[in-house]
Formats: sequence, C-alpha cells, structure tokens
Amino acid sequence: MKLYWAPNSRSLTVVWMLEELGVPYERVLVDIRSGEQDKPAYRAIHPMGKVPALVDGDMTVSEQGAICVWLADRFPERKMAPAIDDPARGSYLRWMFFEGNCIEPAFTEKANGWNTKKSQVGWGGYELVVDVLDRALKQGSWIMGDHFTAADVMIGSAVNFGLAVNILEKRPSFEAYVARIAARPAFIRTQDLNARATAA
Ligand SMILES: N[C@@H](CCC(=O)N[C@@H](CS)C(=O)NCC(=O)O)C(=O)O
Repeated sequence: MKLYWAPNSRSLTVVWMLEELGVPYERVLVDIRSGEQDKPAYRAIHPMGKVPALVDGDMTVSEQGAICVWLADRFPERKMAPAIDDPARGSYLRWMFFEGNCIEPAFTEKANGWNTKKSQVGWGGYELVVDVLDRALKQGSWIMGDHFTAADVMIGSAVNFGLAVNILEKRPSFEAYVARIAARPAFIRTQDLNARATAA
C-alpha cells in the first residue's frame, strides 16, 4: 500500500490510522508547498490535487474518511470498525461522516465569522456541532464508548487540530479526549514522523 501524504496536513489522519493498524505501508511525500499536487502525474491519482490518497493494489481511494473506512474494513482482525451487520455500524458510520460533513464546515464557519442559520446549512452551525460532540465524548473514553475505533482517528484528529489552533473551544471532554489520544503509541509515532519530515 502506498500513502501519498504531506507533513502538517490532513494526511496525518491516515498515517495515524495505518500506525494504529500496524500494517506495512509506504509513505510517498507529495510536496504540496511547491505545487507537486497539481502536476498531471499526481492529479491522475487524486483528481483534486490533494493529500491524502491511498493506492492499494488496483484500488485508489481519496478523502481521509473514505480511506479510514476502507482500511478498517480491509483489516477486520484489528477491530477498528464494527462488522457490516453489527448494529453499532450505524453509529460508527455516522461519526465517520460527521467529521467531514459537520466538524470541518463548523470550523470553517468559526474561522471566517460566518453567520449561519441551522435550517440553511447541513452542519447546523458551530455551536450545535460543538454541543453534540461534547455530549458524545462525555459518554465514554472513545466516541463509540469504551472501544477505540477508526471513528476516533477521524474525530480525534479534528478535535486535536481544533484545540491546537483555538478554533474549538476548550471543554473538559475535549481536553480529556485529546489527552487519551496523545498517550497512544501510534499517535506518538505519527507526531514523531511528522516532526522529522517537517524538519527535513
Ligand atoms: N476533503 C479532503 C481534504 C484534503 C485536503 O484539503 N488536503 C490539503 C492538505 S490538509 C491539501 O492537499 N492541500 C493542497 C491543495 O489544496 O493544493 C480530505 O478530507 O481528504
């Protein structure tokens, strides 16, 4: 498997996912600061010229959430996703989509000072997204309860980023969640390799 990535980008979500799985993969650096992502060779892999993208045999998948869903299902023995017929699958998929459909636009709303009305935007609004997330993270150690899943890689990456750049307000549930994440060996490895790539 080849992961096309860049340091300090959303592709770290997938690096973390692969590190959690502990499966062999190759990281291919795309220099998004010099425009390599928009050259034809890379656009053939990711039509939008963005990272991450994963090539797994004959299959290419982009969008961090889609990649994490793919990987969790590809390695079921790692138990990072409820099985397809497990009733918990509904909640799991909801959180996988919640990151890109609700959290990211809510952060963009906040960063740009948009005034939104709940009925007019799909994510409902920043305050609503933050409250829903806060309530969910008070229920257990992880977004699905006691078991860490790929949904934590998605939601955890967003909460970690939001707190780091002060887009997400500091609530006890968010800070405790990020502290649990920061103690995970796979997350620590991801941070280390990002720091090394940034320094290089
Ligand atoms: N919706 C995409 C977003 C990917 C994305 O925006 N990646 C940024 C880095 S965080 C990128 O590649 N930027 C380079 C560019 O847009 O030229 C996903 O979730 O995978």
